[in-house]
Amino acid sequence: MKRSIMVSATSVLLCAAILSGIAWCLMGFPWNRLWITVLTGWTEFHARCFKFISERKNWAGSEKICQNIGGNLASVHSEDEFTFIRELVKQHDSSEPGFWMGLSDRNQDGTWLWSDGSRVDFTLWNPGEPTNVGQKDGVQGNYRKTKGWNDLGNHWRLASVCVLRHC
Ligand SMILES: [Ca+2]
Ligand SMILES: [Ca+2]
Repeated sequence: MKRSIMVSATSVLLCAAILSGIAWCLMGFPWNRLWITVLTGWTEFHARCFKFISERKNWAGSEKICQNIGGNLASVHSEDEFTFIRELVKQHDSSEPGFWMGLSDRNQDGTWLWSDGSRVDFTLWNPGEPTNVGQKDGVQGNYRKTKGWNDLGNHWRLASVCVLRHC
């Protein structure tokens, strides 16, 4: 009798452990994040999600692709973040192509704004950039050897990186 009570106590504990495991699987596991990062191709960095777009488009066309999937062309707010973005591009294309980011002076030549509306609090222009030669430009990452930023005419067709403000 005593033994069977002990066995059933163990079974109850075991059952409870299994049930809480199942409950965690259903409720606690970050399914959303898995869905976003694995199935949709977005990759999280510091609570925002980024995605490489290999299709070459002009700046406005690339911004449109990003908007169609719920985001904008990527804004960049630290060197760490830009390093992460460069790695993301490299993972998808080992030739490390130039890519459009969300920075442009499309409304007023010389006034740089991010297309997602965030503040311009960090830049990583290549030496001598922006050349800003009196035209409305987009900004390309991975420019030349130093792989920093370059302003160039919006009509150039480049790959791009999109961002979701929240993953
Ligand atoms: Ca310009
Ligand atoms: Ca330039």
